[in-house]
Amino acid sequence: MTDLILALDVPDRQRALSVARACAPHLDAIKIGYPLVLSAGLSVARELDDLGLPLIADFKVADIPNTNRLIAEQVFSAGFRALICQGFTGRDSVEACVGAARSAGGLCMVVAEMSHPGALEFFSGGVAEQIARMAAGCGADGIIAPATRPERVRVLRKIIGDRLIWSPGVGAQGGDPRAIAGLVDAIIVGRQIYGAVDPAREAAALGFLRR
Ligand code: NUP
Repeated sequence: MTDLILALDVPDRQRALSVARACAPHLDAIKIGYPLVLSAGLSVARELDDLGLPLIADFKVADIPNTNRLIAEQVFSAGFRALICQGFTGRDSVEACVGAARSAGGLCMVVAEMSHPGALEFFSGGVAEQIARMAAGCGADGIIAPATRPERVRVLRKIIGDRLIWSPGVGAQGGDPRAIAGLVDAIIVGRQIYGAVDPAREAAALGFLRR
């Protein structure tokens, strides 16, 4: 079974809430990030709380350890269940996020390799493998790995074992949910759902993953 996470990158509070409400029965979690938070404020997390779904903060935190810790603490006290941070900043910065997640009883997920074409400029030549190894070594709950490159997800799975893999890149970025679902714990889908004429129907259509 693969979870379905909605990437709610809808920079309009009302529309975001109505998409989330309509899709909620078909989802396992909702991920929000800069597009929505910068438009609606962090308090939107409390409004989404009513849906009873775990909320994931995708701020791809990428700073020095002290700043990472301060950001992570704000995220968890705002009611989020999980935080996504970058791994390229190094072990001490990632450990700061993992530590804050542990104190709050939440999850910390580390970006190992990004899904867009340009990611290969720098997340190549063994870098993603190194990040995945480091993330596992410092107790992160799992990694973010690209649905656009199932063969890379297979490689990263060998490194992180049974820790979580959440995978964005399905639909709008070209990734095929059927090709990736069996390899990962959750797929992250944004535009294919919230950009559809009927977002709830689109989310329901991905329901085959969750059975
Ligand atoms: O490597 C990544 N790729 C990616 O698309 C890491 C991410 N966190 N994301 C996020 O997943 C991206 O910021 C967006 O929120 C979501 C994918 O959205 P879409 O391409 O399905 O619309």
